[in-house]
Amino acid sequence: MANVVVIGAQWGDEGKGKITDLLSRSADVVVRYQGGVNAGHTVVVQDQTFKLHLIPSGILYPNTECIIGSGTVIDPKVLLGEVDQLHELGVSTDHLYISETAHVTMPYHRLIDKAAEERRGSHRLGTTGRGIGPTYADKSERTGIRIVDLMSPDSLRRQLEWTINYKNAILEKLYDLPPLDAEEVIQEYLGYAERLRPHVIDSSLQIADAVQKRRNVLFEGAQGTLLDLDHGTYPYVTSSNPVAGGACIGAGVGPTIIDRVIGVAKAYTTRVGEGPFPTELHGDLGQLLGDRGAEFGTTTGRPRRCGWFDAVIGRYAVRINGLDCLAITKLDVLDELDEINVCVAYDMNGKRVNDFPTSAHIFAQCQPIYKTLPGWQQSTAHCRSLNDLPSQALDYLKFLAELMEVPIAIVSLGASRDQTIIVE
Ligand code: 2SA
Ligand code: MG
Repeated sequence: MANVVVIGAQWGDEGKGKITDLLSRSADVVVRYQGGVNAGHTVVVQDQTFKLHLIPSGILYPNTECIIGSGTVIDPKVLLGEVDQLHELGVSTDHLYISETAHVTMPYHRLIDKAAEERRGSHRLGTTGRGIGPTYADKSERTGIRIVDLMSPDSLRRQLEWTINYKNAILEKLYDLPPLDAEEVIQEYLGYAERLRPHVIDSSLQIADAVQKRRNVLFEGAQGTLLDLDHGTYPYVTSSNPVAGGACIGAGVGPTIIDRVIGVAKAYTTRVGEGPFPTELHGDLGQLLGDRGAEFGTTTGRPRRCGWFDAVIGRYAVRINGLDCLAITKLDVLDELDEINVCVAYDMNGKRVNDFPTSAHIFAQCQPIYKTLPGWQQSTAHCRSLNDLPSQALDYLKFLAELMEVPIAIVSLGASRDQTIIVE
């Protein structure tokens, strides 16, 4: 297995949770390297459903070290809620570690996220409202609070007295919202700090130690390539770097230690939030995919927009992440269809576009050029090897692999662990 990065090759929700859960079996360490409680992983084990936002799905394996890395932003209240949920289900969190250099989402971040979205009106981004953008903005502006600050009550107090004063001016003057009570916030966060303390570590040191001992490290991306702050559909992106390169920054490792990069893509496409989406299906077909795929945000419950597979985006994800292979998930969602479209290129005012356009303005004008393939119209949920698949389903997968010029290593046909084909 060696050191592997798993990323989302579309707009998030590709099923990374299930794939990282599978790979976690052979991982000694799992590192989440960016994002915050905007992410949502659903993992189904036997009859128990685990909805995790920050904690890597590897937590379900008692011997796997799970590290929430430096590049993440941590909402302690939500994180501790997840810890409680796991304890209730009998899962230990003794092997959960939190980077001392991760940034902390504060109450003013959530308030400003929501107020700013409202203020944007028709320019809104469709954020999850979890304070992610404002937390990362403070990190860049160098007014952020880090986990290490939480660990020291005096310095936390000193910092927060100043910061809350500053944020209250924004809340009151810009957004007409009531100010926060600094003392209340300080007390609340000091309470969280005590519960987090046993988990807090120097994460890049612990990861380096694992790498040196040749233990297998799995770097788990949240969201997806098209939501990347630098390489996604800006401004309709999240405020971190879900791409494979983000693993190096967010975990604090050099690129030379990464052995393999796996991209996860759905057999169709979904997007939650605003922004252009060329292959989006607005009618009954979109509804069918949404219903069969249970396409609702794990964090916000928002319905996800659904559409055909977009190989222009797929090729872009292969390039930006340096993908070695793909995991294709939710193939079974297409089971009923008599025909399936795949977007092979775009039409931009009569011009054929083969490469993903960097300009959001141009991307918004792109119309999909489809290749239509026959469907298989039978259930694939029971298939456990490529030979079990109907020939049309196999052809569909082969076509995707050809278009993207990478092999497909894993196919997923349902939420549970055994509904998976590992391609030998
Ligand atoms: P934010 O909150 O600042 O990160 O929002 C910015 C954009 O990023 C999108 N985004 C996501 N897209 C897909 N899945 C995400 N996680 C949750 C899920 C989302 C949910 O698993 O379904 O429950 O709604 C996620 N997180 C952020 C977001 O929609 C904005 O377009
Ligand atoms: Mg998700």
